[in-house]
Amino acid sequence: MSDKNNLSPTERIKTQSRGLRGTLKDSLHDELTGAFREDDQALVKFHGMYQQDDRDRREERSAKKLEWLYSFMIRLRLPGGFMTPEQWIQLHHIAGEHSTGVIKITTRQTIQLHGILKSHIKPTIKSFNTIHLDSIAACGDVNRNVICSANPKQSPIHEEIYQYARTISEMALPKTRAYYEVWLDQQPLADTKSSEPDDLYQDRYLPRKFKIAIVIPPNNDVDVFGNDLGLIAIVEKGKLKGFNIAVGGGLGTTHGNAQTYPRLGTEIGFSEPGDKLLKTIYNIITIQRDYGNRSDRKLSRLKYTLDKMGVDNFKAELDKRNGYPLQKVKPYEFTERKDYYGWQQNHEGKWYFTIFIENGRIRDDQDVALKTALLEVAQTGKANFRFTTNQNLILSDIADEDKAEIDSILSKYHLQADNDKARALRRNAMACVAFNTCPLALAEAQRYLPTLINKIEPILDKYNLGNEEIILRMTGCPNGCARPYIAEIGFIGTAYGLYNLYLGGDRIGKRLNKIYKENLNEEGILSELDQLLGVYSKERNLQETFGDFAFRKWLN
Ligand code: SRM
Ligand code: SF4
Repeated sequence: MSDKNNLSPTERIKTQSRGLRGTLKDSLHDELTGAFREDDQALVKFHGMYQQDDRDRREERSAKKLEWLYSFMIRLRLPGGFMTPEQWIQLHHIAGEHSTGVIKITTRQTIQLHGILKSHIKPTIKSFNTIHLDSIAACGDVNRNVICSANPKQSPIHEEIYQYARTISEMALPKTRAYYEVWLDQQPLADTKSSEPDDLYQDRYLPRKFKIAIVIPPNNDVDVFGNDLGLIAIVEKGKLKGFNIAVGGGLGTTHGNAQTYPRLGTEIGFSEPGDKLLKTIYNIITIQRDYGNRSDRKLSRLKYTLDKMGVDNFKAELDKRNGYPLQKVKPYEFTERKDYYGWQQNHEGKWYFTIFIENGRIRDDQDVALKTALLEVAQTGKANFRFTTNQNLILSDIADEDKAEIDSILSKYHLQADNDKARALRRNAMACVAFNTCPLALAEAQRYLPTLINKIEPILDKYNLGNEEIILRMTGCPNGCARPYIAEIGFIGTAYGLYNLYLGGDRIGKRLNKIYKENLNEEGILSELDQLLGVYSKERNLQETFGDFAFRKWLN
């Protein structure tokens, strides 16, 4: 499908990298700069790291004729978003010693640390390795962190789903030992080419990132249709029967490039669980490997491959590779897309406490000593840590007899009260990282959304809508990292202080929103929302969500 003579520069970097080694070791040891060599900047992503710089300090550094303040973000591979208390304690210390100290829960259920200087990368990776955590393939043109429905309380089959997330992640790991050699000083293999065959990725890897999510209806908490490959668990009489397979979801677009678009996954069939499922997943990845666009990285995600091939041809190719056809899609229903805050008990009597964490940023601030509180919880050894794809945290698997102890820590640090303080709009909102670390940000997101919500809340109150669970999301650019294209209200940055306003997504993540107004500043945003919410409060049907109303009234 891609023009072999017109491959993007990243394709050469991958194939010539000797199993993702490149000159990473040389880049690492070059003390003249805080940066990596250009080709290595692409390769280091496959090891779960991004080179960044402090964008707040660019001007000051340039004025002083200093190179930009380079540092690295490390993203952990954490399928299903689970950590033991021992791992959390170490993460807490690693964050303090080597990064900005902020522990960031991402929209894909894992952890990022920012601001790691080049000389701190190896110590950071080594420390993670001692607690059996790695960052392999957390970024790059490979399968990324496999996400799954977060709340174990929700279904007795959660543990099975979580195990699938781990198994799929393992199956789709690149086979190269480069990570162990470069960051952990393990001995290089004598002949990397013959001793590291990688049937899945070969030496060219995928044309682009690849994302897999597993969801347990009726809660579409993971936004399953925003993924290249979505697995929808079909449960009958409490037993996991298999999965509907949805392909071709992806959200990123580029301003001004009409060839790019967000797309929700298309359900193409049903697979039994076990080996058949794994084979299907593997073969879908290989179709993208073989047919994906390797010339234009803007058009290389599976969604474009699928639309070029056509769904029927894609299915036929998959059936051929599997050696049998997928079964027909099975019925199921999504009724919600949310995290459940506070205490809940599951079918085995274990307790769970979900903490609302604004935009996933864990730190101590003037209001709440969240990071200290979580360390104290971890030190009891009596709660596991689970991350949600809405950037929240679940203290989990707490025995009945240990609940009081955990509760007393939550009370001591006012976490329950802090949870309760966040109102409906804030609890259902997400923003991406954007400034000061994201090199692609055009506008603020996580640093701005909290104050914008402060100003939207009085408007909601004016119309008696304060308890409406409207899903609002903001990103600093059209890449869509907080999935704004499937929000009821989406803000997508176009320039500093300016956002496009999107409306009409539904509450369960099955309908994309549409652009409603362009380049609004704060005043414009507040005045638009005032009008829209006013009309909604007067004209909506009983129980009609804002997203459904906006779609019916203004966008249909
Ligand atoms: Fe993302 C690139 C942050 C979830 C679509 N994303 C980036 C980078 C790495 C910028 C870069 O390429 O240099 C951002 C790093 C910012 C920073 O300083 O940390 C970044 N993305 C994030 C996170 C941390 C947002 C957050 O606040 O939680 C999320 C990390 C997820 C993870 O743990 O793996 C994150 N990114 C997403 C999602 C949501 C999802 O997957 O559910 C999307 C939309 C879904 C999709 O992939 O289509 C998303 N990120 C992108 C894109 C657009 C891809 C595309 O196909 O067009 C880019 C840009 C790119 O790849 O070139 C991008
Ligand atoms: Fe950066 Fe854009 Fe992603 Fe936000 S949406 S983190 S600004 S790439």
